[in-house]
Amino acid sequence: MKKCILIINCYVDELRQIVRRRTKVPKPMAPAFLAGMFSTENCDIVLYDELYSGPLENKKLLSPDMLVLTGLNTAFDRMLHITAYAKTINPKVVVVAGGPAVRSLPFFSSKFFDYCLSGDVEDMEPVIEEVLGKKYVSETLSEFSKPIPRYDLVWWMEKMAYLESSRYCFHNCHFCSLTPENMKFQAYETEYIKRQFEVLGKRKYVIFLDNNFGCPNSKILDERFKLMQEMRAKGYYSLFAALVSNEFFNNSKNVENAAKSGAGVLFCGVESFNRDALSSLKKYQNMKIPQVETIKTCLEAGITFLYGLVLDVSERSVEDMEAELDFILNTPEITLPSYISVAIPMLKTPYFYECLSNNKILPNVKLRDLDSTTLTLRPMDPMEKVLEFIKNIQTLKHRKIKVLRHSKQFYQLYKNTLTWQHMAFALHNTPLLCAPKLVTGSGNPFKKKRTHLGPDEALDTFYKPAFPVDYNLRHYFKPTMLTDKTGNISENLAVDLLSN
Ligand code: B12
Ligand code: SF4
Repeated sequence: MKKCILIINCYVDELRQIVRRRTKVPKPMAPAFLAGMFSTENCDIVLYDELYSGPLENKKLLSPDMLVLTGLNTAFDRMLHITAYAKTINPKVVVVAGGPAVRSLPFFSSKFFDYCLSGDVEDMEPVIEEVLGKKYVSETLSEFSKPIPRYDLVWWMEKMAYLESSRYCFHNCHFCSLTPENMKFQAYETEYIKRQFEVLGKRKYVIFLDNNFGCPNSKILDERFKLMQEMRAKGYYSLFAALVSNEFFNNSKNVENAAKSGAGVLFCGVESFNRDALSSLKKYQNMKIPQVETIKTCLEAGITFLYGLVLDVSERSVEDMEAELDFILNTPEITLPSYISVAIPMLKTPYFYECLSNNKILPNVKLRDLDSTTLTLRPMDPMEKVLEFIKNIQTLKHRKIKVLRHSKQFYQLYKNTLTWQHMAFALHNTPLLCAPKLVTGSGNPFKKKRTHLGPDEALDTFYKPAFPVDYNLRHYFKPTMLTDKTGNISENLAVDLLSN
């Protein structure tokens, strides 16, 4: 008998309202890889992405034999809500949860889900076998000991198609959630990448979703570029994007190879142009060559350079951060950032423990608040001033004219170096920074008033069940608190976060 499998990427939006971010890039791909773990013949698999489609409340969908959940740390509560819905509808459903949130909180998670998996997608194999039987495991797993992603089921992958050439990262940034996960960087074998291209079929744009497309082993990277050039020549893609770290650009051969392979965009975590800020973030690999130089080198090679900014309001004054924004807006030689984040004490990172020991994490912070638009740390400047700053950076209020001027000057500087497509990728950041809601297709025109202060922010409406849930599951709708009213780690999370 066929088994019904529902795989969900759980998501909470920083706007704290019901939105569907149809055009947001990048998109989550764990569901496609998880689906690849199941037999195509013996399973009916449905994938759902709450980022693309909004909160799942459809009772018909929520009654599978096995429910598989993934989600960022912020989405942990959504994983609980969905579990409560599914268990109310079908108490026999088996819920398997994994991904970043479960990895960070294995003990707390074990109170809610039937299976909590802290490893990779392949950890599904013994669970499928135990719960459903061997014949429900994918028939193709033996080929690479990795799943072939089920792109055919990912209906949220529209213009951009995603694949992976590696797993994890070879850096250990102080604030990054990968650092405490302590997983070894793995570059995939060329044949596995080729297979992903083939399953994807011919696409215009592909994005390598790796944490770090670069690779310390130059032989592997050369082979990968060779494969990409072959696949491009066969028409599998026209332009690609990838996430790399700073040292990728130190080797001119990498940039040359990327350009030859059709690099549309290279995304790199610049985090800050301010050396003190970089040093306090301990992002030393970004300090070897001035970042402006790196960005110019990439653009001059005809590749769009994109990046994100991280502003640590607990270490920097508002004036200092304002000055950094003005520096960027007055430097047309570089692209604008794709997003501006407030620093987050990502669970279990060295940065998290540093914040904790310096008593920086605010009281009554919810896990859900770690979304990079909410203040969760004690700021250096007065609270009101900082909150106004955080509010303003969401749409670059008061700086829109400067943004437009920057874009115009950028266009003038690079119009002969970048193709129209590369220019379009670069200039996309202009509306993305000034009107993110419009550009990411959120589809909800109403503005919800936000305070941007963790302890004070109202909960999203989905914390109220959409339909009555089993009495014994009502506590699944309580927000998971990171800190208690005194600023200490909440009792519920103490085992996961405070014991070594
Ligand atoms: C796509 C993406 C997004 C998307 C969608 C996120 C989502 N899931 O809804 C968007 C753009 C919305 C996003 C936003 C943010 N993101 Co983001 N994002 C990514 C990205 C680039 C790819 C994720 C992906 O699909 N990978 C491919 C799949 C196959 O792998 P994976 O999800 O990592 O899963 C692996 C394991 O976790 C495990 N696994 C996952 N799920 C499950 C389930 C089961 C059952 C099992 C067994 C295993 C398993 O298996 C996989 C490996 O085999 C990653 C970086 C990266 N390259 O991974 C960052 C990353 C996940 N994001 C991160 C961060 C910090 C953020 C932000 C907080 C900050 C910011 N400014 O961007 C915001 C949060 C916004 C919010 N509202 O909460 C961090 C980690 C966050 C965390 N631990 O919670 C990452 C790792 C980047 C980094 N290195 O710092 N992000
Ligand atoms: S380079 Fe990026 S992915 Fe790698 S550890 Fe640093 S922040 Fe994380």
